[in-house]
Amino acid sequence: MKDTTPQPKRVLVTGVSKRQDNFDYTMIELGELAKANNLNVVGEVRQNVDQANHATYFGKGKVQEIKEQAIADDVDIILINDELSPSQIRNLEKELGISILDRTQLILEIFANRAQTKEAQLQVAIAEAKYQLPRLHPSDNKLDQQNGGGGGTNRGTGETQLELDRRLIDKRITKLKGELAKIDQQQATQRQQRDKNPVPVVALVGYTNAGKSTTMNRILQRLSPDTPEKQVFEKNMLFATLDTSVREITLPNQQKFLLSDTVGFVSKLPHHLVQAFKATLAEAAGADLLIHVVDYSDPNYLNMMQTTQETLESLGIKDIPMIEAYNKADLKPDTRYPEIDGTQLVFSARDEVSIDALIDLIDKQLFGQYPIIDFLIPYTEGQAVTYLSDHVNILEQSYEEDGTHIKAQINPDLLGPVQKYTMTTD
Ligand SMILES: Nc1nc2c(ncn2[C@@H]2O[C@H](COP(=O)(O)OP(=O)(O)OP(=O)(O)O)[C@@H](O)[C@H]2O)c(=O)[nH]1
Ligand SMILES: [Mg+2]
Repeated sequence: MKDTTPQPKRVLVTGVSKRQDNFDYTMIELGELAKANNLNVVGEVRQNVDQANHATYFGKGKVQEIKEQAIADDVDIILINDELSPSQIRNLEKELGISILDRTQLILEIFANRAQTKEAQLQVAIAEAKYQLPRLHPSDNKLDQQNGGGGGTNRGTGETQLELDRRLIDKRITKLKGELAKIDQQQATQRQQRDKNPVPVVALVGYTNAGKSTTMNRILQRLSPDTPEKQVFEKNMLFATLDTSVREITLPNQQKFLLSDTVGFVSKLPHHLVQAFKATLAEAAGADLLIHVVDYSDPNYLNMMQTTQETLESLGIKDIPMIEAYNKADLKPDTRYPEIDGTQLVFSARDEVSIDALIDLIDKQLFGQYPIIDFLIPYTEGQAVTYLSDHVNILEQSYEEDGTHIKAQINPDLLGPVQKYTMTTD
């Protein structure tokens, strides 16, 4: 019987180096992104020049070389390591006679395939529409047809069709943004409510597949083992997480914080996507502490760290205290873990001792600066004792003649209800 399962499309990974230091790495990553979207990488062509060609991205000779290799390897799609201009895509497709997929389109497709929640779907749809808008071409007669191909022969009627298509996409963007704004508003309200209750927020950030979700799950397992439903999705694939999940964590010393998992980054993350995910990343923007999770076992981890830093900065996320958490140490030969050096931690999310070390570090970073205060609470005011045991780190507790004596490390913002029981030490 004939096998009817569709074969994955065959792609040629191509790019112009532009003398970038991390070019090699971005090409390897492009291949990984292709595989993540079920494409079959059959070869690679590079051009080592300072600048991409304005009209066709590659120079004339290179275009010919790509064409020959594509025919020889029976290639369906030419994948390009940059976001191309609309005319570059058109010209190149015309010369090659093969479909072009640029890096941005590929990342958008992966995001679109992964998006589970309404919010993520809207964010991706907005980014896609914005990408499409300047790329509409008079010869395209369907909105969802990408890179129409062929020349624009039908100028007269095409022009009006183009205007119409643009208006339709504009309208679509406005509508999607409206829907997204409603969801964002709900979340902003939730955040505001939380802000009234001054529990610090810790956000896990970093490159895709670094182990952010795994780290979150292991911390939850250590500290809330009875609530497996709090676990988030973790998987060995690029962009497993597209939504922000927030969980409340209570430390053994009763201090509480909110831990948030966020979308992962990748090099050359499309601008429209970064903008579209801004609201999702608001959790990180408002955090008191960031945990930058790094896949330390990846030879390119330094590039990945730099990309993460740059992406955070492009989102205006800076000047937030950060723990650098070098993960997957179990996969890196001759590496001792857990090892702490200031705010840097070499660890493995799969190792309990490591997770305890990370929890300790978070505790110190968040609460280490809090003052230690003595309270004397009359026996008639039991609710004040309950308040303290629920909210603060009690260091000592004793029962004296005139009430309960409690020595505690406390967030000054939480002092209000128990202020009157503080003991002056003079
Ligand atoms: N060996 C090993 N594997 C790990 C470790 N931490 C995470 N992983 C694996 O790495 C893969 C990616 O982990 P995730 O936690 O989903 O990564 P993420 O950073 O949330 O990725 P995105 O959601 O795609 O941004 C999974 O297969 C994990 O099991 C570790 O310390 N050691
Ligand atoms: Mg994740």
